[in-house]
Amino acid sequence: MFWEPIAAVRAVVSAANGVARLLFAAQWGGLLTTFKRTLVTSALPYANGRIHIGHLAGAYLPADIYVRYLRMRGQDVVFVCGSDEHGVPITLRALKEETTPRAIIDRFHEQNEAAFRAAGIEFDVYGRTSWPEHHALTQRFFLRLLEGGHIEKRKTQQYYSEKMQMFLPDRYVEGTCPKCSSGEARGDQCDACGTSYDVTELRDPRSAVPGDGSTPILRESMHWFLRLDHFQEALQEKLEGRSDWRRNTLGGAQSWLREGLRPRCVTRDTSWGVPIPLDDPDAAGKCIYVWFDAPIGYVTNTQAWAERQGDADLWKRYWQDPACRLVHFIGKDNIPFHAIIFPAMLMGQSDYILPDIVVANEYLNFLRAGEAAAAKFSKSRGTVIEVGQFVETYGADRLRYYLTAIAPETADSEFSWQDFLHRTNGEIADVFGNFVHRSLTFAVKSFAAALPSAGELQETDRAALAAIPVARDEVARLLERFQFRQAQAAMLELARTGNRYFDEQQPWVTRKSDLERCGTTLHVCLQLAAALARLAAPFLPASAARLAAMLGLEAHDAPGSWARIGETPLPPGTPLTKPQILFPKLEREEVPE
Ligand code: B3M
Ligand code: ZN
Repeated sequence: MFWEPIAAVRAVVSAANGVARLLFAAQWGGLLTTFKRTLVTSALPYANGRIHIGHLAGAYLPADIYVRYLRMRGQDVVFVCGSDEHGVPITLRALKEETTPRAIIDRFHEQNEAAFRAAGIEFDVYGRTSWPEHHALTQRFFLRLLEGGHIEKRKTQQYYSEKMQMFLPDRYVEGTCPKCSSGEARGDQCDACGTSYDVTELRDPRSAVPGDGSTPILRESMHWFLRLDHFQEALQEKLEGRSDWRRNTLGGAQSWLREGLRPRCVTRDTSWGVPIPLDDPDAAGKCIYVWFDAPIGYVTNTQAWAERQGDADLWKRYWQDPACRLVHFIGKDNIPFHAIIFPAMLMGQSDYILPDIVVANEYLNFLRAGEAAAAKFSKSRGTVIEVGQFVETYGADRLRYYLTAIAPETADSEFSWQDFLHRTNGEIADVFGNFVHRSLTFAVKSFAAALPSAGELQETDRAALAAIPVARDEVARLLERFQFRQAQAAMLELARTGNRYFDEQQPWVTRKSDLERCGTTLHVCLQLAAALARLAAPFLPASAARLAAMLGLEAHDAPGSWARIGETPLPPGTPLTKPQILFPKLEREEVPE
């Protein structure tokens, strides 16, 4: 009885997906006509520290680009994120700083929200899992699964510190990884090899509680388990044939399925989190596991957004209507939670849609000058690059450009200051900025600050203009496949075409010999610049807006404006003013090392 409504929802969703994939193969934009709406989420960062640029490159910047693009395509889209405020990452930080978890989350929630804003990442809502509404919703999810027979109580062995007289969940224990033997493994997960495991599988456990360090003993504790095994078949089916998923994401999910889904503990011995909603003495002193409540935060935050729109039911159009496409952007260490566990939790609710696609990035590391290999961004090595400061020094779009150019889409990639200098100067300044600047300066100087008319177009002019819709469609095709690196490169290619055209036409020569021809050249160049203002908007929103303003181009990134890339929007006589430089070149001394 319980399975029927789920099966019905699943059938609708998977039929919709099937149709979507067919259309997708046939023509780009197929998905946009199949799904009426899109809900995009970015992983909720723990509010236990500041996000750094490595984080941005993973789950946030690509999602923001995607959302901006969808809006320009006229899609109805909501973009959701927020702080993950529970779990040991928070309490551990509070212990280290000798303060309360509340003080920690309040500080970092605010700082991280500001950092995202500075980087031009515009969520529709940046919520908090400490909200009472979130606690209530998480408890409803839990109870629904319990009633459906998908959560059950079991006796477990947990590490306990006799010295501190406390249980040690997850990251409170450190030891040796059972898989790769790294000595720095955390209780539930190894950062070195990315495996997650049961805490009792960890070798040589020691307490990570500050001031403790003792060897914990195992003690009995009752806990609640999610019967993931109940969803094995349904999840398998859902993932079949999804060649549009990236290899890392599909592979990660399938390896869990191959090993066979096992019941998973979804409560913890901690008092910081969502209380277990049961009148049961075994629930005392325990909370729901942070990885159970965190993804529900996507729902809570959508509800908060709906509330703010003045229509409290609006969230249902995104979470409970198969015409909505749910897209998760995450880092690779979060794959099983988004591709397996959360979908199982959603299936157990029976009235929710499932994620259509999970887009996971690999890691961005830091390559220090003179060193052969890149390493993680690390506080102790002084290589953490904080977002707010970076943006203040170099501007959000330089950061966005570089992080997209080196996006860790299919393999880990590395940030280096030299490369940052090199690529932002050589690509956005020399190619994009230069094309725009030389075209505008030349036009202002030669045509009394008004756009000359097109005059008589020759084959080369027509070819240059024809590059606009080609670039538009190529960028769209790549963005819809989540190939952000290549999409940005295809955008830049249009500026390259512009530069080549400018060089070939030599307006500085025709200005003296054939003023009309010179006018045609500049007319074409400025129409290309206008197309770039729109085409660059998802990637470099602030610069695209400045460029649009310089050209007097209105609503360059308005909903639906994507289709208008390819028109020549500037009428002859458009007033032109002396341009500002979009991307001043950076001097070597302006970057560290
Ligand atoms: N806070 C883990 C992380 O920051 C976690 C993500 C939650 S997404 C629902 O990597
Ligand atoms: Zn390991």
